[in-house]
Amino acid sequence: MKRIYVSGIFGAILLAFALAIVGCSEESEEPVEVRAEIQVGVDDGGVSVFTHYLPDTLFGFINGVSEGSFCGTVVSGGGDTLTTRVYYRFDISEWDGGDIVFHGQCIEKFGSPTAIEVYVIDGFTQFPDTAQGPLDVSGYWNLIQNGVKVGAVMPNSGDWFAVTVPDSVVLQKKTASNYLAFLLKLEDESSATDVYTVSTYEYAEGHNSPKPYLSWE
Ligand SMILES: [Ca+2]
Repeated sequence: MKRIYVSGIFGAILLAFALAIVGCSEESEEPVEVRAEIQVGVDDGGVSVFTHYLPDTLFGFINGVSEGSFCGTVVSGGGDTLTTRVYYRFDISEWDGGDIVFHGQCIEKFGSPTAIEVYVIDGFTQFPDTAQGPLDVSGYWNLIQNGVKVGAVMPNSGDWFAVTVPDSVVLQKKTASNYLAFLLKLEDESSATDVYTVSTYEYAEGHNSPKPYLSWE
């Protein structure tokens, strides 16, 4: 009986010691950040329309292959005014709940543009692997109609910017194939001299810099 009593005490001490160690390791654990980058070049790009024909005719260009994209309105080399919006899609198969943060980079800011508005949209199919147009771009352009605005940012040249997507919006917009898609547009698209350029997959590859990405914990 005495031996059993002693081993019982010893066992209790060991158990308490083990629990203390587990307790310590739990306290020191930090939430692990998960990142989901743009995976391929055709998962981001710019879509431009001839500003002159807006809003009735959505005719313009689809460009998923450039190093960066305008966000806003510019006069093209041919003298046409083009309004451009930017599209990104991310594979979020690893996501298992909680808010998601979108991270993008402003490459350059020209003039005094208004804010970049960030929308979560229904998924879009990959961009063609060559620039296309002029053609009807309403399939991309009209995605904003069911979009959810999640934020607006005013970055300076070189700045990274971040916008949080609430868990409820992720659940609402995540596609059956686990993609989450974004649209960036200028708040005021009427000025052709105030515009941003923002990073794309191709810009990051060409400049050895991080790609646009999502993060969550
Ligand atoms: Ca691209």
